[in-house]
Amino acid sequence: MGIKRGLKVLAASALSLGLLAGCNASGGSEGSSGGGSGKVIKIATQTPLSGGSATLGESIKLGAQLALEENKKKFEDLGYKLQLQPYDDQADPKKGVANAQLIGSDKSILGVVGHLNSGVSIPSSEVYEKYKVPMVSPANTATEVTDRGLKTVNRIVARDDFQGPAGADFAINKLGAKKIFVVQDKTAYGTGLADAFKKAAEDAGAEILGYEGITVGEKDFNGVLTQVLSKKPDLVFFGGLYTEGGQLIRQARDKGIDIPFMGGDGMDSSTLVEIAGDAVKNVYYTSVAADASKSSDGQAFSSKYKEKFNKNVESYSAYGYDSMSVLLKGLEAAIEGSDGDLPSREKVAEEVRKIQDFQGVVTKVGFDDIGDNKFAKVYIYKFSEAKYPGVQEGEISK
Ligand code: ABU
Repeated sequence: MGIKRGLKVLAASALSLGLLAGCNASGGSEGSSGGGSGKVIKIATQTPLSGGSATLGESIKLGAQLALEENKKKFEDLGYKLQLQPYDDQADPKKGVANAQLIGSDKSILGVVGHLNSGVSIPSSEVYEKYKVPMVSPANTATEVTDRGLKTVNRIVARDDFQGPAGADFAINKLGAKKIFVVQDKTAYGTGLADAFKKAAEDAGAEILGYEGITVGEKDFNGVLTQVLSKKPDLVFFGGLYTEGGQLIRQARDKGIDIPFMGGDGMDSSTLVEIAGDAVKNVYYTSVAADASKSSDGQAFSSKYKEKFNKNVESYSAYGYDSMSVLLKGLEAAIEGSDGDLPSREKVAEEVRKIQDFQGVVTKVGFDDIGDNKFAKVYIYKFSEAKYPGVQEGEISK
């Protein structure tokens, strides 16, 4: 620790002690210049906390919250008080952008963990870029998220041009699918994943018998399932999230469609199983999320999470945790680089992008020049019973 920074930390500690002795710390300012433990630095989360995607959205927020709370002491020692500022984007691009404006305008926010939905992340991150707020996504897989080359945008999971072909390879070479019907939810994520899957499947010699869009929020899939029945595919691929996916699968089984279904990481949620029930049997999904129960670090994280929130982990709980950890690593480096002074958002963004070998709970993280994680993997799971998560059938590295 440099002399200047040592003095600053000492001064911050003395200020903390003075405040504790002389006044009620809970009355401290929420702004960037007060508080019982030094200057306040806020990190935002933006995910759906309400609506059809809230299971995964909340799991990201809770994972991020756990990481932030575990890091509070370290930042107090540096003279800063860390606070979480959660936002509900409702899986709605307009809400995400409106929240992003609030985030950009709050100078005490130095980073964002989010979003769940690529279609929300893409327009919201244009705002983060304008305000130079670094973002680390625990879940966005659409290629456009990072392909725009924004300096503030990073993600720790694999892209759909990796996930889609991995699914196609498994469907054709392991499941023997030759005639495939593709359904997608018309979002940036659902379309991008379905297109990547379709192209790779066609390149590998499969025939695509149908390519249909459904709408997020739709509940009756009789129309598209009637087409599936008439075309007689040997596999249905769905690009979308678990709420529509679960209903599609359930209604398909009710119609006697018992062929394998396959989807992407948007299906990787306990709520898919709740919705589909026993109909989930013979469903495969690729995911960009590791099964936390497969490692001792993941098991320890899952126990802590259960103890604190009384909830089981979802696919993205640990990715919320790892995204927050990566963001705070960048923040710490930026504070060090400014000799203990409050760093600019730009400096934090630079330090986050520089991260090359951060070991998280479920993934190693090293960002390339557009903010993709060089260590991201794709996993393949199967539901043989109505139990979440499915059983892992494969793991693919780049
Ligand atoms: N990657 C699944 C979560 C949805 C999305 O990227 O939009």
